[in-house]
Amino acid sequence: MTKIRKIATEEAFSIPEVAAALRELMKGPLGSLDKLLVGGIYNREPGYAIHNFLDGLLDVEDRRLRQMDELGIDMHLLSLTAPGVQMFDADTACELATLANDRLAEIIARHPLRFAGLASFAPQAPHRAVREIERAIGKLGLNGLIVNSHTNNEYLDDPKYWPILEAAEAHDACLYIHPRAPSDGLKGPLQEYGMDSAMWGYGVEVGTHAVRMMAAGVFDRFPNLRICIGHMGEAVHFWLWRLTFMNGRAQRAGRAPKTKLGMDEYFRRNFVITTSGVEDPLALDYSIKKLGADHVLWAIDYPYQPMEPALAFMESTPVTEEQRALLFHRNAERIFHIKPL
Ligand code: 1WB
Ligand code: MN
Repeated sequence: MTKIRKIATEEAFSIPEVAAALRELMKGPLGSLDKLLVGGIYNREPGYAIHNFLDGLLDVEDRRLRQMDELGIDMHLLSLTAPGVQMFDADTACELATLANDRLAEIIARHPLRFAGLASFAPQAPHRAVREIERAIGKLGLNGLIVNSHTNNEYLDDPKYWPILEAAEAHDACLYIHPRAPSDGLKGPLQEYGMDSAMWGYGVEVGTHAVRMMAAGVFDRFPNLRICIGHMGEAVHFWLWRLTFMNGRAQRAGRAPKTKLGMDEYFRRNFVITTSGVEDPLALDYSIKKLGADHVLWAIDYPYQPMEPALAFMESTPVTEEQRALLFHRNAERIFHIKPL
């Protein structure tokens, strides 16, 4: 039996310059709910420093690659970790996105079969973001785009961001909407018990983002725009029946814009999901049945999740070998323009 190619699709990295800028930002006063977790990652001071993710984020070609070798993981699709550049002022954000994309392209050039990457951009400056997207996809050859949900508490259904969506669609660049902590308007009851981040807040934030985009009619304007969401679809597809039913009702009541399709149709047409951070065979089984095995991609969520259990999950979960091949690499190759072997 030939070994199946394994491409993990939500794998985080950072660069020292972004880490330093975040460390500075986290020292200052900040109302963002991101401060709880992100502060702990970048501010190694007493009271923080509960996580040590930073080493894993800054290392790509050394220990990470060795572990990939040991486990037989062929490729990480890398993305600049949350919150990306989205908490900086526009000039800093544009500069750091460009730098991160250049570094990513250099890593990929050194290991073209081991790494691929999603391009960062600064939504704070939509037109400069479009130019960076054109450069990162067209010139650097990166594989898609990453955005860490809201920017200054605004979501991509806001028409001021539509030039970004237009560019993504024009380049057939799948836009991965990765979480960051919920926006100020959402954060109220999520500030205690560790609910700000991966346990609950991240899913609430990205799920809200995805539903806003569908409800706003974004996918009538950009019918070929492709969005990827992680963490087993942030459970959005569990809600599709009710979302569709109730959005129809909201439209008839004049509370939501009329759209050409129902939410279930947009989700199947315009979205794919990854398994990052969810090693639950039943949730995967539901996802495959609901969306089709061609809409689900394997991801680890390294370094926030260890590689080995995520790999063991996908190797052992009860799917057909045809489905396993789709999940492990074929969908990633198709969606993120990774050359098949
Ligand atoms: C965690 C997960 C923390 C992610 C993160 O910080 C990110 C966590 C930026 O598990 O605590 C993530 O990317 O899923
Ligand atoms: Mn992640």
